[in-house]
This record gives sequence, C-alpha cells and structure tokens, in this order.
Amino acid sequence: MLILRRYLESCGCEPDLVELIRLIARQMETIRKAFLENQTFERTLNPSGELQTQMDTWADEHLIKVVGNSGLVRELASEEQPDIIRFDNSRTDYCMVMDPLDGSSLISTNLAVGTIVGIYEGGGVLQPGSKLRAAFYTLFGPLTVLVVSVGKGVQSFAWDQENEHYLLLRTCISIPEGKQYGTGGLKMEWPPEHIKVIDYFDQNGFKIRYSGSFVADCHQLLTYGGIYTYPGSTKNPEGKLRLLFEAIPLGFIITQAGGRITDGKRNILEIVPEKQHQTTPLYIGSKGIIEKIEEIYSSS
Ligand code: AFP
Repeated sequence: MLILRRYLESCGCEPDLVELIRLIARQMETIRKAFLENQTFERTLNPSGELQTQMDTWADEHLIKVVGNSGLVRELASEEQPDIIRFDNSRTDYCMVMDPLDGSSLISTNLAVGTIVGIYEGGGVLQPGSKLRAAFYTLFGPLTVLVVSVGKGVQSFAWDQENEHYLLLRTCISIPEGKQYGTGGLKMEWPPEHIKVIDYFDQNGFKIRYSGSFVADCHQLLTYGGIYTYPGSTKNPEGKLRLLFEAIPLGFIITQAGGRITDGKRNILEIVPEKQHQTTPLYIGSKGIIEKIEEIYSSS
C-alpha cells in the first residue's frame, strides 16, 4: 500500500516540502484528541469578526508553534491571526496559508470539520492560487482523511492509527458532473444572478447538500460532483469565504481534479490577493456546471 511520504517523494517533491506536509499531517491526531476538551465557543472574535471556538484558537496556536519550530516556513498567514507571521529561523522559502479548523461552528454538533493548507515557494502569501506549490486539507469524519495536490492531480489518504501513517485511499481523483448543490447566504440577500443560478438548479433536477463546513462540502464534490457556492450578498458583495484560507487552496485542489472555481466572472485562482483577510463570492465544483454559471452571470 502506498503511504503519503512515498507518494510525495515519487512526485519529485523536495525533501523539505515532504517534511512540511507530513509534519502538519501528523498533527491531526493531536488535534483530534483536543476536541474532547475544547467543545465550546470563546468570547473572542477572529479577524473576520466571527465568534471563535476553543478549537479554533487551540488548533491555531498548536499549528503556529509546530510550524514555527520546524524551520520549514518563512511566512505564515492564518485565518485566526490578524497579521502575517514571519519566522526568521526558516531554512526554506515556503510561505503558508491556513485555516486551522474550517467549519468550526459544527464542532458542537459533531459534524465534519478539517484543516486547510496552501503552500507557496517564495514570493509571500499574497499570491494567486495558480502559483501554489501544493495544497491539502484534512477532514475529521469516520476516518481522518488527507487530500493533497502537488500540481500532479489529486490523491486522498486515510490515517492508519495502528501503523501511524497515511495510506492511499483514492488516486487520480476526477470530479464527476454531478447534480447536487449547496448554497450559503440568506435567500433574501442573494444577488439576482445567484437567484437565476439556483432557479437553473431547481429546474434541472439538482438536489441540495449543505453542511456549513466548506471543507466537508467540497470533499463530497470529489465523489458526487455538483457545486458548493457562497455568493456575494446585497449586504456583503464580496461574500463571506476567505480568498487565502478557503477559496485558493480548495480551488487549487478541485481544479487539479478537473473541476473549476469562479466568482461568477473570473477564475478565482487568477485573482491576486490584496489583503490577508480578503473575501470572495465563490462557486466551486464540476467544470460543466461552473461554465453554465459563468454563462448565467455574463448574460445577466
Ligand atoms: P470557519 O469555521 O473557518 O470560520 O469557516 C466557516 C465557513 O467559512 C465555511 O466553512 C462554511 O461553508 C461557511 O462558513 C458557512 O457559513 P454559514 O454558517 O453562513 O452557512
């Protein structure tokens, strides 16, 4: 059975990149154990103005410490931190973006959440997604799963607790043209283009799947196809989801699986981020459906 380290080496990844991905991947057991004692909300808000859970801050502090001590990352942007962190001890030029725990409002319901990571090689964290060297996410479901792309397709691995390594689960994942969608936002605040998109889905036999965890909702796209969307709203035209921490890494992975990501008009992977906590409206999933959505937007 292929394990994560051998897969990354077989792709020609530099040893430091292999070490960095494996280092973060190994923290998932520690993070999983911390759920039991960190079930509630903090009284603090994150830089996007959302209530933090205990696990948000726990996972954030833990990963910052591990990454900072590793000497493998020069620059780090975290969804939970107001500013970009720079590590002077780094022997590499890797710049990392992360959502330490995505979907954290679901912790109290025991639904699936996970960690999202994107890695650039030099150039800082404010770069378009098309420049990513690697992206991966983990998902805590019945299995702890890790889905990774180093620009050579998408593979998923599952944590084998007994042998303490990640075993290959699915290789060369290709996203099908499914017929399901999940949409965020309040219907009363949807822009007219989005209403047309949803009407199109409803008239064409799509079914609804939405959990409230972006990483979990995107993960199911790799099996069933379809799309996840969080549109801009009349109150927040720039949407809710974070460009750096959510849209770019997942967009990179879904694109590597043959899917696409758009804000309705542009490929999100081509957007040059202007600030760390920038948000974007987004549609992510099967290629054909995204093309249809862009058609609806351009004719509106
Ligand atoms: P965080 O848990 O990292 O704050 O992310 C939550 C999230 O950005 C994304 O994971 C969900 O898809 C989305 O918010 C859910 O938003 P709603 O609660 O407004 O549906």
